[in-house]
Amino acid sequence: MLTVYSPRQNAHDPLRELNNGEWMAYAESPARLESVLAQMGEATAPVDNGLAAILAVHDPAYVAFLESAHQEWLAQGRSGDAIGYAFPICGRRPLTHDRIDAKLGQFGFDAATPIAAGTWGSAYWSAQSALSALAALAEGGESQAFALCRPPGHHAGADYFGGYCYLNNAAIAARAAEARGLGPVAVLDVDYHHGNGTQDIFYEDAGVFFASIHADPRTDYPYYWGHADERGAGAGEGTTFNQPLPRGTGWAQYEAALGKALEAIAGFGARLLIVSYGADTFAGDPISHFALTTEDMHRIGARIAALALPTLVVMEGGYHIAALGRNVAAFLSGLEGG
Ligand code: SP5
Ligand code: ZN
Repeated sequence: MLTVYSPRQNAHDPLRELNNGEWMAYAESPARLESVLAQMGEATAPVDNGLAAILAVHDPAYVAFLESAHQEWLAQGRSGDAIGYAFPICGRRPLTHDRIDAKLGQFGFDAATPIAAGTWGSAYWSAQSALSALAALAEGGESQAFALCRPPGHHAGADYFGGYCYLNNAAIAARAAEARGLGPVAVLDVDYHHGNGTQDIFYEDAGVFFASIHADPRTDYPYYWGHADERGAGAGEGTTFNQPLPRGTGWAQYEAALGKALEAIAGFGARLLIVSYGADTFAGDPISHFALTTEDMHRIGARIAALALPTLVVMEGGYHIAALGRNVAAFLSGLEGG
């Protein structure tokens, strides 16, 4: 399958993240991409489509913050990765902040997503990979394409970062697909964690269907989104479909949820499918708690292929480095009918 990726995506290399009260090595590491690349035949470099498609999803003030945050961090006398420690609870009045710590809290929603020296450039090229993979579907005669995105995107909202995500690659591709007349678009999110950013971006949007299968937010990150009663609002009422599953979920339970998600996507009348693919549903994942096997990844791909829609796969999570490449390859081979 056509794979799009830029080595510039690996300049992003934070040292550590704060988890459960302790510092741990940053799980979303450059080694993830190396593991996947080792399994792919070859990868095509993205072309630079500029900022316009990014700004069709993300607020200009947020994008400006991402571009300059690490320089401001250094300019304010800090070293290493920029990370927030104070967060405005929902409903705080909008203020204009100068202090980098205030800005990090304003735009970020967790303390596990540092901004490093290379973060902006890598997030930019990760989004370009998604856009170039979409272009291959739109103009290149491909029916399936894989954007090997890193950093991932599905936790990032229009004006916030978190969950290892800065720019929402799937949402950027979905908006670009609509602009190309390829809609209606459905986003199917099969990462272990709920795709809160994607959900927020399309929550009141009737044109993009968002279906997610993920760990129950009562036990798992991102906690505040992904509950089954979140179904969209306004014009988008009914176009968000969340299926939270318990820790320990294996294939039988997962397949039943996947079947319902695919049925809903077909019922919506989608003409293009974007899959936010996370391999962190794998039994061996170090930060997750589902029980899927590498063979199950192939089965997920095969079930999605039965929809017979043009499909853009966007890489999200997956942290078992040694198995990551094999899991991604198994999923893509299932999708290709192999
Ligand atoms: C894209 C993606 O998969 N983002 C996931 C972000 C999860 N960040 C917080 C996870 C907290 C899990 N606790 C880990 C404990 C390890 N000992
Ligand atoms: Zn995840």
